[in-house]
Amino acid sequence: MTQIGRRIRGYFNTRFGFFALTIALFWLKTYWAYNTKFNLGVKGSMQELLLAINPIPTTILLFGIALYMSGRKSYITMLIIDALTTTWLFANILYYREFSDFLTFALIKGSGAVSNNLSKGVFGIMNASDWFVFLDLVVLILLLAFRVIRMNTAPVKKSVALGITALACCMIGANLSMAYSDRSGLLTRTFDNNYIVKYLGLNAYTMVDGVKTAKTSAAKANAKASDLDSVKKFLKNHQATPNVEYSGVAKGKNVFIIHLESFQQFLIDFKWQGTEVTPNLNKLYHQSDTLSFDNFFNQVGQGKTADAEMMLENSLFGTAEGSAMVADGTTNTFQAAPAILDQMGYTTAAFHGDVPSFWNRDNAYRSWGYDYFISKSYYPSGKNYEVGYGLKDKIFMKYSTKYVEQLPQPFYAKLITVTNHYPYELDKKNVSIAKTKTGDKTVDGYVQTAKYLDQSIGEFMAWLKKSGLEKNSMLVFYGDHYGISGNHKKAVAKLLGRTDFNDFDNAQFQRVPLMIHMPGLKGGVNHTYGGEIDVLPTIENLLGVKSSNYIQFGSDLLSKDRDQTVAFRNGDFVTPTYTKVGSSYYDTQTGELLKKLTAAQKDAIDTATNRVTTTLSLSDRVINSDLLRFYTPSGFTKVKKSDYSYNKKTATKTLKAAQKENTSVLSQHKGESLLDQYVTDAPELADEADAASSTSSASSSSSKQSSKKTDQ
Ligand code: GP9
Ligand code: MN
Repeated sequence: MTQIGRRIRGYFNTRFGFFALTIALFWLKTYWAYNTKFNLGVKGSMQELLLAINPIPTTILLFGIALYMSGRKSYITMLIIDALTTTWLFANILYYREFSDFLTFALIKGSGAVSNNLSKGVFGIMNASDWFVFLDLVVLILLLAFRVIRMNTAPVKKSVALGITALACCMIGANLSMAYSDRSGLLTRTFDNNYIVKYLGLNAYTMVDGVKTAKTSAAKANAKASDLDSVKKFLKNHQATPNVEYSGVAKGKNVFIIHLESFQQFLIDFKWQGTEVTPNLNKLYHQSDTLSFDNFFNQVGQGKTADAEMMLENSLFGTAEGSAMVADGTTNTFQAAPAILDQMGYTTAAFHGDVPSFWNRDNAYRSWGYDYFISKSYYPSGKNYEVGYGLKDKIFMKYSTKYVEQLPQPFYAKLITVTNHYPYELDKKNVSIAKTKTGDKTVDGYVQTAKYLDQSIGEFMAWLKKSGLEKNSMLVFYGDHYGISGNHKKAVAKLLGRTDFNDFDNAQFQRVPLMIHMPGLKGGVNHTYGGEIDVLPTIENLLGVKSSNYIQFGSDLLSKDRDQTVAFRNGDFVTPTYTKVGSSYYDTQTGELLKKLTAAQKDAIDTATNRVTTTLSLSDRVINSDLLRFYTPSGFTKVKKSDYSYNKKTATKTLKAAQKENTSVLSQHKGESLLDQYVTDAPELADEADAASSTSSASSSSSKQSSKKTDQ
């Protein structure tokens, strides 16, 4: 036994032995922290495996730096690297507890949001066990100090150190390819910091974040106020006059923005096996007090939902590199819809049944001036409540009203649904229409989740009516992007009963619904060509907000003199006359491929191309160089990010206090919640109610029995 002990000790007395021990301990504690301190949403054996092994490659890489040093220096360096990475882990544990997200350089670099909230919140919620991450470090130092382990001062060959570095790099490569096999686009789309940590580890996440921050901050550092001149000039020269007939018709009304996940226009009035897939949305679409648009396109790029949100609320395009909400949402200055309306006396709130870190919403929403961000932890949880990216829509919609009714009016509330999301999975109990039969697995479930989403909207609308909220609200429904991508052309052709579905058809297939509903609104189906970039100016006009001062790239969809060129993020476009896909041009009305352009056609296409490339590049310049920090429109007050915190406790308190204003639905009903009036057929809630009533009847029958017993 002692011999084995001596051998082990002998091994630890070598440099490699100590190196291996340090790495093993760091690995263990990181894995422990992953499982106990974070909520990474690991699903499936591949993700389990990656979570377990992902601390190793970067730890070898980082700690391996010490192998290039000689003697005691090498040991000290190793311990310093260990201490630094441990402190980083510790800081993230604290930050995560408050924000359910990881620290970013952008946050640390000085957004007041974090410095303020960190000092207030984080240190107050420290757990004794958080300090456990330093234990191995203390042990290592003691082992060396008391010479239980002796330092081996013999130098390590450079080639060996290099070999270790190379090995670590290979391991990182292997880790990355395994991660990509489970989740493609992990780094390019950067959905969520939680994902990167789950797949690649905390240190790899830090490196990725560092590279990104360095890239974006270089562009920002060199920017100056005058860079905005060309943007202002372009916008001024291309301004469309808002439609006065509609100016201010919704002034002072509540605004609901209802985000219909992956919902395409073709679903409107679409029938499958003789049944309407989305009867509730169809009804809304055709109502005389709904303004519907049938040539409205999604314009998202890689950032998908995030791009849609960026356009809808800022009238700025997502960037070509991916989600601007992620890359720039934390640090940039914005003049977004929530802030504009907040300054007009509105209460603003975003609702989403997913973790707040997804698409960096938790930080971006602060920059946009949202008063509240009601995310996953605000909602009840239960068996089968979730599918895919979060809470099922029926449950989400129902429990959102618990907060909606507390919002002082007028309010601006954005509700982001999520069930109708790829891969369109739904449990049997929630399915109420058969799958389509194209034979393409990705496509065939789409009608099922779309129908489910539609039903959730129907239930929500019924509650709005009952609560009286519909009367004084304007509802804006929009589909954020395609649900079926261009990779499924054959299946789409089958679905639509066509023989062919080409690139032109796919461009037209990018239509998504936009419906603005308000009792008394002069509605109808409007045929103007437009896209998500145009929503904000349209809403602003309806609400009576003058938008000409703002840096916004869209135009009022109801304007009579607007340009109808719809830019796609990749430079393609659709106009009422021409459609560009790559290097091909089509006649939008007939779909005919224009092989030889006439001089007039060439002219028109050049003008449209020029407009599209200029708009996209100017919008990119605004975001990439953070140009809005140099300009505050008159009447607008710059958003102070540190004023906002989405901590549930704080929000609950603030909302409670706000009831004194007597403007919320709840206070107007003398504090009596209208949640009970919400009717949903969500089977998960019915199951629970059944279980509760059977236990209560069981307990009442058992109490009866016991009373019988006592009677006897
Ligand atoms: C997740 C949801 C999905 O929070 O918004 O985003 P998407 O994948 O559609 O971009
Ligand atoms: Mn989406």
